[in-house]
Amino acid sequence: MKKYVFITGATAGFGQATARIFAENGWNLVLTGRRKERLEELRNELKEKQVDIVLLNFDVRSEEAVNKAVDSLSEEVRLNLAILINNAGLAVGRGPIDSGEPDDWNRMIDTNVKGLLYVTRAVSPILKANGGGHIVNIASIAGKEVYAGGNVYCATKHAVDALSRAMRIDLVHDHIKVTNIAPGAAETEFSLVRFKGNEDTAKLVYDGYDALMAEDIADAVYYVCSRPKHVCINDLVIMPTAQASSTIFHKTH
Ligand code: NDP
Ligand code: 8X3
Repeated sequence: MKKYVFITGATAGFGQATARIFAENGWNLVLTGRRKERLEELRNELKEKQVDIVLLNFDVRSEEAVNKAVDSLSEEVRLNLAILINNAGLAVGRGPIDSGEPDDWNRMIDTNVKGLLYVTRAVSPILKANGGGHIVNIASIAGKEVYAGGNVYCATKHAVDALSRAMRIDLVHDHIKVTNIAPGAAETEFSLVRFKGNEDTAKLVYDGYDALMAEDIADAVYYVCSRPKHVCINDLVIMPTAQASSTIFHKTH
């Protein structure tokens, strides 16, 4: 029986690309996200890979919805669950703290920090019961540095970075690896969400240089998850070649 990987935020960007690379390599998938039709499209696309694909449609901000979704997994999936990819997340808005929108802050804190915690709380006992496993947390360069206008998003990703280190300590005796991945700028739906649907502003983020693609991060996620049992990649910072820090880019125009 092939093992299952549980991926949050599989309806777009990194999560979707990660689902594809795991399916390509014969893994069974538990795919999650709020946009049900996107999950169904991805399952249709991956049909030819002949892997089992379970869809769970929930909002990570609801502890109740998270628990209900994880509880609905069959015995067969639970017994074969080996990896959790905590990827669902977002930035909402970018600007100074004194004019920030508390609603935006709540969305980021509730999704990136509390959502990740709820999912981890629900899934990690399954990994433990299976004798071990792997948790991959998608943090960010924003979890290593802060930048102008990034305040609350950076704070949430610093929290993810801290939680990766803390989880590694808490779970070492349960044979659960914990990997933190910190990407720089990647062209996904991230900026469209951050700038609330403003396509022109979102496009500007990736203008004049080659940003990372979702596939670059999926490739790294698959790499860390396919190391030998005794090897844990603790932390990976992955940047576009043209990006030296959160704010320093080599742009052609
Ligand atoms: P996308 O916007 O393309 O994808 C985000 C995914 O998260 C979607 O599948 C979305 O699904 C899911 N998601 C968001 N909110 C919720 C929620 N409340 N409940 C369930 N799922 C949710 O962005 P990326 O792929 O770029 O982002 C993935 C992760 O990578 C995020 O944590 C982001 O912070 C991080 N990151 C992104 C970088 C970038 O430059 N793109 C760089 C560094 C880190 P749905 O809307 O269907 O629920
Ligand atoms: C996304 C990368 O630099 O826009 O986490 O915060 S950044």
